[in-house]
Amino acid sequence: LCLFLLLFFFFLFFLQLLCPSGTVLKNISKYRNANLNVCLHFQWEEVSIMDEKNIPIRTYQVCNVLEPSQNNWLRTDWIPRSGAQRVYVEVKFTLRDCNSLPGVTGTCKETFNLYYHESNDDRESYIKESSFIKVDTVAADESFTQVDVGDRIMKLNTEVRDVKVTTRKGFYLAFQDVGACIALVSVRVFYKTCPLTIRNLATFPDTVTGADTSSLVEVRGSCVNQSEEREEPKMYCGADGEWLVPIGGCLCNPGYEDKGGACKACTAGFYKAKSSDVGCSKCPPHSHSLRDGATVCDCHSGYYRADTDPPAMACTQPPSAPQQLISVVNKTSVVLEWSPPRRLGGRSDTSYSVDCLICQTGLTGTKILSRNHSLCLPCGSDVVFSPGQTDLKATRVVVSELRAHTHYTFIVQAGNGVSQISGAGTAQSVSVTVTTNQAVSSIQATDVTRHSLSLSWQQPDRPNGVILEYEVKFYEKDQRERSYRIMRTFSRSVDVTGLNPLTVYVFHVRARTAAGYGEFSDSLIFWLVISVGVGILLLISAAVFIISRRRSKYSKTKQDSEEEKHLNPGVKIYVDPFTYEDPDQAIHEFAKEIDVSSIHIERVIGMGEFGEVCSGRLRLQGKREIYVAIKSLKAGYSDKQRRDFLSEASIMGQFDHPNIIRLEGVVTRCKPLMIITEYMENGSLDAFLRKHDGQFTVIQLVGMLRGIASGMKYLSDMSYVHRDLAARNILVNSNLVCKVSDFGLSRVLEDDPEAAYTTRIPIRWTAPEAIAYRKFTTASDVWSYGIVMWEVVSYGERPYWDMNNQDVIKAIEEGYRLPAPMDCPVVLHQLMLDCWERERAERPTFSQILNMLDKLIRNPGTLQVCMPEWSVCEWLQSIGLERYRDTLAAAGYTSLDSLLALTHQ
Ligand code: ACK
Repeated sequence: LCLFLLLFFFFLFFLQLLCPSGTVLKNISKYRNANLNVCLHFQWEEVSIMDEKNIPIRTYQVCNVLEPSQNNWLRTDWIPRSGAQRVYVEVKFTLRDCNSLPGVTGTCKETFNLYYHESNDDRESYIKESSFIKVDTVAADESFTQVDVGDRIMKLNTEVRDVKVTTRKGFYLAFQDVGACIALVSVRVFYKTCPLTIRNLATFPDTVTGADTSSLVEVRGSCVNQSEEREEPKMYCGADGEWLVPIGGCLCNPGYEDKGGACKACTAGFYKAKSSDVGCSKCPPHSHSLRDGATVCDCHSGYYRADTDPPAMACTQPPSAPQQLISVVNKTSVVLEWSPPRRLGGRSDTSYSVDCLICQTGLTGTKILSRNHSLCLPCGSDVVFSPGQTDLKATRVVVSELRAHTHYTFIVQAGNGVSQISGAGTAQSVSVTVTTNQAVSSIQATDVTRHSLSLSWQQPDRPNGVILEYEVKFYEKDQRERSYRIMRTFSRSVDVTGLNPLTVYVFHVRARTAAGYGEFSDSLIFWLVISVGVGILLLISAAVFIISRRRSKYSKTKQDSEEEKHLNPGVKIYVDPFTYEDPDQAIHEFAKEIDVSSIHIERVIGMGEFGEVCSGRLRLQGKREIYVAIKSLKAGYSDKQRRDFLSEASIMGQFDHPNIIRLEGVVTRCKPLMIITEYMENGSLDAFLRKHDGQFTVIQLVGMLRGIASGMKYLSDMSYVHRDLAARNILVNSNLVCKVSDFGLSRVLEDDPEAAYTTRIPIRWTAPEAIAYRKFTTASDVWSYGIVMWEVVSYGERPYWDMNNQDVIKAIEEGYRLPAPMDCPVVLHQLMLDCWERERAERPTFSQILNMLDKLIRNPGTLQVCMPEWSVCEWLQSIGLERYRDTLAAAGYTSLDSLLALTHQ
């Protein structure tokens, strides 16, 4: 032990000898991780020591605790500021607890001071103490204590101070020791930044914090790629390096969407139209996008987008053509009505425009005319359209101020927002002939003598051009037009001579212009009462002027066509082909022979009496191709069948009217024989109505009836009696125009009144006198017309339902008449009942029917009046069965409701 102690003290002495000048060997075994004995420094010294992991580290140490008034400085090199405004100084150091140092007096300190000095000079060799500014006095959080001695753990203090450095390019730091035992292990100098970030699609750069601890640096962000500013993007960089208060931001450009802070292109099939914060949307219906980044989707072929359509709207199409265009001519006005197109193209902005063309006659029935059809000219500006000509929202227009005797074609086009872009025109046309001329008025009779008088009149208010002449027609009232005389004059008066005294005469006057005759004036009925005395002609005490407008009751005028036709020189009369000895002569007089090569048969559409009926196309040289119906005569026919078959064409070929089926021609030079007529898209009226049960407005139904009446008036004017007028023999075209067809029955029926009862008579449609004794006249056609009215209003119901023919004949004989169909306006049923007057002379003429229907169309209000609440009595009256009133009343049937319970039995 003594030897060991001796060696130890020797060692201590030896060590003391090795300490450099300015230091003294001290036992600092309480320094953790340090040599037990070190040379204590009077100034700062750079010393290597071991850290807690026994790794040698360099430190600056000072430990001059035994001497008073220490002032030892340690200074750093120049530190560039690099834009920082506030720097942080983190000092790691160990500090000796004065109490733990043996033998130290009150001179020992446990703090040191931190200074800084701003400078632009990076190599200042000497800086006065007074140039330094004190940052702080730094004390240790941890210091060596007794506890630490045994485990040799070095307690490292870390202190951070911050200092504002804004005036120079850099600065120096200095550590002042005033008598502590310190080892500076590390000094870290740093400044803080708010890191680069993206907020609200704006990029904010790495930003150095402000000079003061409370300062906020305002930073403006820049929009990320493919985005644009919504509101100026701004944020504040706080002193601790945190971003604060984001304001504003950016929005992804059209075609791009926000995907995790970046704007990414919309993928195919998607689009984005505007800068917004919503994502890309799927392309709307009927559109697509093939490339990324679409701002709008392209429409599929055949679909369009109007300029004003939003990109989110589906692509749409122009509408199809308006449907069921009908026209009703009233004097010089036409009411056009149509139904909306079948396809609206996915839009709701359908509007209509009406074009008016004046076309050469002969184009009647042309299905569609192009706007610039060479044979048509636009109507003048004097034509008035109400409510307008273009941009119509309603499906009705009244065209007035038309020229009389002129053939017009109206083209109704449907359009919508994409019609112009698509360039597709969808039109329906209807051709009408304005036939009515304003009648002459104020007819007066003067200078009356025994056998003569002078007639004068006013010219029409609105004549259709220069009046070329006037035609005066007059007859004895009793003769009822069976025999009449015609006079023509250029002036507005005429002397009528050769009259019979004591006779009532009827006078009519009409004007003729280059366009043809106008309508006859209302009749002037004049009683030529003559007193014969002393050679003096005495004008009657009373000359009665009765200008009568025919009203609800119809007077008989032209029912007996046979008698009429030889008496009416002004009107073209139908010629019965059976009066020709050689039937081929008739056919070639009235029908055009067509070369079979110009006919293209497409399909069979039905069975006619003589063979198949087909549809097809006909292209005649120099003319447009048209659709036609082709009736053929089946092989193996007899001579009579051939004659009967072709006679229909001979009859049809004599007619030219928009409501009579038009004959295009015949094929007789090769087999099979064919009759070619215009094609009627909707086939027979009865089947058509049954197919569209309840789908038409009353006005539309009346429009159809009006067409049939007009055709029948034409036939009756030509003295043709149809004999088989029924809805099945009316054909309907795509414009809902009804045309009378089937001119076969007249020749099939025996004309001999004595002929035995034939089952070929369509009993339900035929007037009683025609069934009973073959008295077929225009008046019997009027009866049939009444039945057609009933068929039309009841949408193709079978007249008298399932009653058999005998029961029908009996019921009619007993005064029974078909009741009003459901929803039938009273006026229409009344007109039907008038057509079914037992006395044929009491039935209206087709001309009167036409006037009546025109009036109804002009005043649709009258058509809206449906059957009033009837009593049983009124109902029986309306169907001509009044006589059962008491029987029903006695049986307790006093209300219509109770009648519903009535069984057949
Ligand atoms: O009711 P639907 O279709 O119209 O069936 C009959 C069939 O032929 C036998 O007569 C039709 N038909 C007759 N003439 C024509 C025509 N001009 N246009 C179209 N269809 C017609 C009729």
